[in-house]
Amino acid sequence: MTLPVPVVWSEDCLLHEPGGEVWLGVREDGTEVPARALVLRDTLMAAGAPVVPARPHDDGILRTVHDPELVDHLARLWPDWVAAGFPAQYGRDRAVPYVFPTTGLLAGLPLRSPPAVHGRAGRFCYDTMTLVGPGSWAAIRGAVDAALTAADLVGSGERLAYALCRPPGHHVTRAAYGGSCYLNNAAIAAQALLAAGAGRVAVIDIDAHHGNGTQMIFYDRPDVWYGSLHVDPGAGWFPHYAGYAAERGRGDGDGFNRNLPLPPGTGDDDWLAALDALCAEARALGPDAVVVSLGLDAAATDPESPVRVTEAGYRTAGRMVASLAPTVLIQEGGYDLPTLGALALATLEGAATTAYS
Ligand code: SP5
Ligand code: ZN
Repeated sequence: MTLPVPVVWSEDCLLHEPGGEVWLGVREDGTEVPARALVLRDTLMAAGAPVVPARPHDDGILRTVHDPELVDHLARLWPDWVAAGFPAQYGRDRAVPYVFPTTGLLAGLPLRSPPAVHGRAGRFCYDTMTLVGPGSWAAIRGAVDAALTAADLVGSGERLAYALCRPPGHHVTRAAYGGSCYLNNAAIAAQALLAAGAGRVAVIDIDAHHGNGTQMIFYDRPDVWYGSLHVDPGAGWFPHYAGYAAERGRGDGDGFNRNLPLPPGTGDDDWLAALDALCAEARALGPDAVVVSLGLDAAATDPESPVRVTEAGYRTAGRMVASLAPTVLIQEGGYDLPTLGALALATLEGAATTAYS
């Protein structure tokens, strides 16, 4: 069978070389590497999927989802880092923050953007493992174009589209990035679907980690419901500070957020039962479109999470999420290069069985 799902691809995604991550004070190799995108693309192409180039989009939707100052900051950070002489003089080959303007530090003072880039590097960043290098901005912006192109396809009548976004995005809030993510591709796709006429969008996040960024972007709003399955952040897993069951939305968005944190070691049966509960809640809303944050890092083989889902589990998940409404799938995490392609293919095949039947 030929996989009928359009795969949206931006060649620029290969230009982002994070060069590792500083974790607990030590620079490690990191797992969010360009080869991830190549194995995903090659596997889906070999299965016959049509590859659609990401189409350039203007910044309109991007700058409503994110603080425009975050967008400008990401575009300027690397050139400013170079102009300050860090790579040449000190061998500091990536932009990494060292001071973070937490609410406790400011204690009510206005949040500034200090002119010196080494001070400013922490202005919009919340961790030390989300490095910026020479090709990062082109890849970050290319991933946004891929998400917007996939949303265009579904907004104009396609039943399913998959955006092979790299770098991933679900950890990025309106004005803060981290977790190997820089701009929130899934939130941007959801906003684009609203702009294309959807009255209500459901975001279903099956990455092994909680999508704290997407949650908070829509936390006060009833037009985008967010539901997530993820390893319990209270059990020692990123993002540590969000993803708890008590987080249900706020104000007009109260009741439009659902977190199902799962214990480390969760396998197919419990993971799919939780996904079934999320899908039932999403279905009850009658969404006009669905955005899936497709992290493949809940797989048993993945080095970055303790969730133990199989390829068969992902296939079933694809079938479940795509049965709700026209669906945009956005690539998030997933780091085990030998199994990554097969996991994505199984998910898209599962999705295609309901979407085109
Ligand atoms: C999009 C996504 O999946 N982001 C994941 C961010 C969580 N990364 C946490 C990394 C913690 C350090 N990993 C060390 C692995 C063993 N060296
Ligand atoms: Zn993840």
